[in-house]
Amino acid sequence: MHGKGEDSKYDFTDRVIAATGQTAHPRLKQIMPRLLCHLHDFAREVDLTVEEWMAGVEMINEAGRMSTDKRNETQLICDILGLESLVNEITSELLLRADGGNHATTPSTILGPFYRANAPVLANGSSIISASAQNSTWYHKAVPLRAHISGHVLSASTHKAISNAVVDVWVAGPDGLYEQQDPEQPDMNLRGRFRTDENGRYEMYALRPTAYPIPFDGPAGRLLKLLDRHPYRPAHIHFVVTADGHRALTTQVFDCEDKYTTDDAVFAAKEELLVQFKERKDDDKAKWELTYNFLLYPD
Ligand code: MBD
Ligand code: FE
Repeated sequence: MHGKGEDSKYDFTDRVIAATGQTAHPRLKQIMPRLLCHLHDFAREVDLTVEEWMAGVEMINEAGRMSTDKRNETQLICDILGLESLVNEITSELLLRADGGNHATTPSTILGPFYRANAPVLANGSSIISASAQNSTWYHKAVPLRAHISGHVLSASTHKAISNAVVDVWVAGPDGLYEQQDPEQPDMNLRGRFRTDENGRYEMYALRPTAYPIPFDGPAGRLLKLLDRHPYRPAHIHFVVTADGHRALTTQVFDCEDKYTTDDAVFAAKEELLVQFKERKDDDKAKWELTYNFLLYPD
């Protein structure tokens, strides 16, 4: 019943499953036996040794020790294994089915390990580049990347614009580092929350993103190296868009000119989320521009 080793007298699997299936918690009762079945089968199938299992335990412990409210290394491990993208697709699929598939919405993709809550609330038309960042050593690299980004937040049922929606945005700097990874950036640099105006429109100055290697200073990066996999993510901007009466949308847009759009190290890029930055004329605050609308699911 449980694959390799099933005839061994050391077949704990049935006993563990039986003990676990006693729970009154309905979801755990449903999923724990299946988890244990796969987990035990996996260990048997690959003849997992104590040393290998302990290396995995150490990896998770190290990820936990590294993780803070600014950096979630355990999540990053899940990302390189495709697990955050997989559960994101499963969840979207469930929501779509519940809705009967009636509304075309902006596709979601993963949140990733660098989201920070409580980004500065900024006025429409302002910049997520902190004023004090203009004294930073990297600022000259940011100047040619400055981008004007604007659009509407729309309800997918009516296609009406939604006022008072919140667009929470974050992007890596020109060296491919998020603010919390980079001592050269001020706190909360390149993050902001914008509220749509009475016409449902948001407007900001940000950066055109660049391709960037996921961080290598922890177990996720080490694992990638051991697997001979590249660490690059296509150039992307993160958004979480929320509005009353609608489901929150977690997504990213990807620069269509990036060479990693079909080879994302964390499997989050999607064709439907590719965007094209256009050259912006007559604006000394930005060389690039992007117009992008978000279509939210009604509750
Ligand atoms: C990132 O910048 C990111 O967005 C994700 C999902 C994983 C690693 C680095
Ligand atoms: Fe990112």
